[in-house]
Amino acid sequence: MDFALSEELIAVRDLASEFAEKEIAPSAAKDDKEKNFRPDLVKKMGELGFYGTMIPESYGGNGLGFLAMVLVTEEIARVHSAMRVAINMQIGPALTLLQFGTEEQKKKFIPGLVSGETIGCFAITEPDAGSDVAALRTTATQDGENYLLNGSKLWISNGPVTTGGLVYAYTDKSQKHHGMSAFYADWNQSGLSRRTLETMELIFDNFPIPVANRLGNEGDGFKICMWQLNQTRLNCAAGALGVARAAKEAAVSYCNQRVQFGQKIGEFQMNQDLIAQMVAHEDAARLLVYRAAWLADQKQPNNLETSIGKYSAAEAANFAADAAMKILGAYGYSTEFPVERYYRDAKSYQIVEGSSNVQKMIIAQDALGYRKANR
Ligand code: GRA
Repeated sequence: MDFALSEELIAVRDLASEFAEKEIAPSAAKDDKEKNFRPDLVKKMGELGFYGTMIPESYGGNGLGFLAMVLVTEEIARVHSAMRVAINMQIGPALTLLQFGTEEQKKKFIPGLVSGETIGCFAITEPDAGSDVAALRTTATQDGENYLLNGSKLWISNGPVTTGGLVYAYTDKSQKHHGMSAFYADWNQSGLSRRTLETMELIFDNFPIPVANRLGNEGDGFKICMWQLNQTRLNCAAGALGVARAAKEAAVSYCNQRVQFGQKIGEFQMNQDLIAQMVAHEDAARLLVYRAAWLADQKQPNNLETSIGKYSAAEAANFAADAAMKILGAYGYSTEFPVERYYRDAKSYQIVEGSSNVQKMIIAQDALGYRKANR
């Protein structure tokens, strides 16, 4: 077993770290407070190749692999978790097109997602369909050369700014999840309205998608969606590692500065207990996430390992953010310092891309023999 990263992987990780420190960190707190979307940074990450690690050169990528994506994502999320989402919104549609698209679809849509020229998204979630994907209600009805979409999607990351991305809808409701289909949509058409609230809603009123933009066959949508989520889940897992690390670093630094009762607070064993657990949980989660990425790079089944990694990393991030806030006290709670942001960001990883409970369902049902996770 080889735990060493190749020189190539170290170089891409260092590039991401340097970019995050120089370009993202200076305005992270302001961007978070003002809810700024940063098209300039999204574009630069594209130029640096961060969206192309799992895409072959023939479609504009660099083919460095899943582990490269994990390393890059952790570095970005360590500085600003929201910027990690930008990576996922590009790689989600690009990878799904690579796996299920026709040659024509791949050539037409993947390079724009990899370069960042297209601002991507994946529209799955609806007001009444979150963990239960099969409960979504949006329909796609064929009308000549197009499918017409009707319904709405909620909590769509990049919703206000996306120019193209995946959307899942029922082409045949009577078939339950076997009647769901997957599409790649160019959002610059009439028939779409956007509500730019915190919930980021997309509302479809006879929104047209060419039949040629359907991925796979009618009815393949649920399986495509599950496949896509397994890939994008890995990005979330890596993001959680970044937040866990940021919270630990803040706690360690404060432990070595703050003096109470005549000694640095790091000298108190109760704080050492927290630091030790932060380090151990984060390290264990990192190895699990690397394992999932390594399996993906070997083209081996990895749904179970990805769920284990995502669950563990989300829990490690939450432990670390909670512990950091205990250690920093009022400095942790205050919105003038970053730890409260880590605390909010850590929570997101227990919610998105399959909540921690969904990951536990996947893991437990596999162990119990009720549903095989790897297929
Ligand atoms: O036998 P069959 O033909 O009916 O097929 C079943 C099964 O074999 C069918 O789906 C198949 N299937 C799969 N196929 C391929 C199930 N899982 C997979 C798979 N991984 N690959 C129905 O199966 P089922 O077990 O009855 O499905 P279910 O009960 O609906 O449960 C599945 C489960 C709960 C695990 C699933 O629905 C799930 O993962 N839910 C979580 C949804 C989720 O992750 N949503 C994320 C929304 S997007 C988001 O959060 C954006 C965040 C962006 C960011 O921050 O980056």
